[in-house]
Amino acid sequence: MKNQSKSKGWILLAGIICLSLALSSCRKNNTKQEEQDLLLGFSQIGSESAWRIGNTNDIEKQAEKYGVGLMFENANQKQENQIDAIRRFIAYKVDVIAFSPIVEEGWDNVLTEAKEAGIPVILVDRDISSDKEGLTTCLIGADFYKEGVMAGEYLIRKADALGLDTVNIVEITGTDNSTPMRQRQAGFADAIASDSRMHVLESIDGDFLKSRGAECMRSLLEKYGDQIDVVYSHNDEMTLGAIPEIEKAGFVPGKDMIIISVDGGQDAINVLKQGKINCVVECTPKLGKEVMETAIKLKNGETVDKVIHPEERIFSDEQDLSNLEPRGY
Ligand code: GYE
Repeated sequence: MKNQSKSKGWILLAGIICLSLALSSCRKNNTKQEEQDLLLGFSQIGSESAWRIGNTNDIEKQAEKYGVGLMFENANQKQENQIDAIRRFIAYKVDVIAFSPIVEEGWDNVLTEAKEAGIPVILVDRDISSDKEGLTTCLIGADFYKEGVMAGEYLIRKADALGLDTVNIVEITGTDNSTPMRQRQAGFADAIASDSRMHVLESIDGDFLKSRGAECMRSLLEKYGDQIDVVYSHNDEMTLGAIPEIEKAGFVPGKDMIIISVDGGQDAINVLKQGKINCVVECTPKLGKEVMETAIKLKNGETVDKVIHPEERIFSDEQDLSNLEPRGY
């Protein structure tokens, strides 16, 4: 009697296991492509912004979808941690390394080690600066210079529409020596260079962080007060940190000061719709699909495009945004 009920129990357990295996393989077949024999080491910068978290989520989602094995490491905003992670990927003999370099300089040694180990490297989101040839295979990320140009061109249109004679700008920049910081600054500066109304009062390093955006704005308000006509901030986080400071100082963001941001995460788009931001230049974090497809090509020995830039647009008070799709980050 005892034995009979024991064996019934085993049959039931086996049944449950079979059913759940069948269900999970059917779920996988719906979403997943063929399983790849590919291990990708990915070193992420950190979790400093909605953009970065959206980027991490997308990399994980697409790795799962493409059947790519992912070794993911978060460097918590430290270059040393990224270098250590890349060394671990090499020791582990991953097939491909992908990483988003926090700053442009300082990668020669570790990338030479990867090259000597025969592991191809994909740059994701940000670029490096090096005199050495062939350390990386390609770059998958936004055209930050173009983003800066779009911000500057918007400002010129806005100044025309408001009939402004002088336009005093403060710029809150991203992490010093990072590609988006350098290029968003350069594109913007070039776009406004020939317009004699435009004056950049100060550029200040906000490190892409909300808390730093608030601090920077406080010090800019103390220094320049109502001279400020425009705040150009290199990402949404810093913009969202700066806005409450502008309000606390008695100014109306979006009216007394023109506010220009970059990224286009949902929180900033909501604030744009409320009229407290005037323009957000889009920068999409959804780079995972291109990263997986490129990694698979590299594993198969195929050639890949040197640079892949996603299509991007601007969102502004010049447009009707009532039907805008949720941003997803
Ligand atoms: O704009 C910012 C972030 O490198 C494009 O990094 C990325 C930037 C993005 O944390 O929000």
